[in-house]
Amino acid sequence: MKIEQIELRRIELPFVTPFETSGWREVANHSLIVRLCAEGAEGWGEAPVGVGPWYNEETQSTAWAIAREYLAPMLLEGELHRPEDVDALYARVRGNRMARAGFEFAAWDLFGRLAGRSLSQMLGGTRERVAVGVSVGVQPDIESLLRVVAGYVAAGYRRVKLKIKPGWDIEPTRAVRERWPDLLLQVDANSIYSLDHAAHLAQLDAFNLLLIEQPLAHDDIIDHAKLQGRLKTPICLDESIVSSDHARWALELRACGIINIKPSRVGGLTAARRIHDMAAEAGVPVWCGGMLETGIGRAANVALASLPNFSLPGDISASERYFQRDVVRNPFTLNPDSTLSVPTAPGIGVVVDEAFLDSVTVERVTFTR
Ligand code: SMG
Ligand code: MG
Repeated sequence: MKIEQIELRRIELPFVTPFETSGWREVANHSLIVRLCAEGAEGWGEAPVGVGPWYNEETQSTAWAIAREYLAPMLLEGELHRPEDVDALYARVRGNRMARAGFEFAAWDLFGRLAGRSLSQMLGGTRERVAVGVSVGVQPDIESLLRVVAGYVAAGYRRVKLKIKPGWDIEPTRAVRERWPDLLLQVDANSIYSLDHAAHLAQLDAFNLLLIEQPLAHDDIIDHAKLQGRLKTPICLDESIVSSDHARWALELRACGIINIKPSRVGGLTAARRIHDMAAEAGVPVWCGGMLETGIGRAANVALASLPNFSLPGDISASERYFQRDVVRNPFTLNPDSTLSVPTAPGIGVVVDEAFLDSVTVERVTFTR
């Protein structure tokens, strides 16, 4: 297959509430949206980059530049026989994995629509519904936190993740655990601690947490292995696992007991599935992380999470948790059992609301072969 046309957009879609982590605050989705056209069909993908280089090194501006100058021209010149070929085509591009993933997702969607197969089917998914939770940002005080968590619990979420940082870790976690003794609970530090905090972090062992996510540096594996030796709670790596090699290194060094897989962080679904398979082989559970995606990126995450070793609930909440209105006509809704249904229509299975997408598009460019 030769890609005939590529449309790139940068969007700005405000969140219903700002999202605060240990190091920064996001007020809107600033993704890059990719549309590929070939053989009378189209495919959509989302590169869920932030507005600044806070989660990883990519930003909406860097993704925009790399996509326009390199990724789009390379794809127009290349030829695809299957979606996995995008991964191979971009193998010589260093880093910039979220930008690459935006194109790779779109290729999976395009191939799926042409073949009449859902993305979950194509990937080898085995579930019709995927278990999900909600990620709760840093709050101004414990009273507000309990109110926010109570709202999500009432909405039906059975797993909650708390963002933590020094000064906002032990006490907020204790407060939520005391109020909801049976809630599936986990925490995420987004790389704010160092090994010097090992004894402090060990206090979290008292709260029966599923996991402690990415406590140490975003590019570290070695210190996480040392820290894991000093904690009972499993460490889960997020930022550190940017490729299947990084996953292999982390598994070999026993740096984590669990892996958060975000297909966007690792360059796409091909790499994500490889990590899933490797972790399954090692007996390490995985779960699907989130980057506050629109329905376009969320659909890819949901399909991926239908694979068998995604055995913990994902950060894949319903569309209304993020946006007043999503850019798809069939937004994701929470089932009463704290799951999202896996789309069964061909490709990613969502219908893009183009008029609304146009209204949140800040800049657009089209490439034709
Ligand atoms: O998509 O619900 C979501 C957000 C999940 O907490 C979440 N993501 O480190 O795992 C993480 C963060 C990164 C968010 S960057 C704004
Ligand atoms: Mg994380």
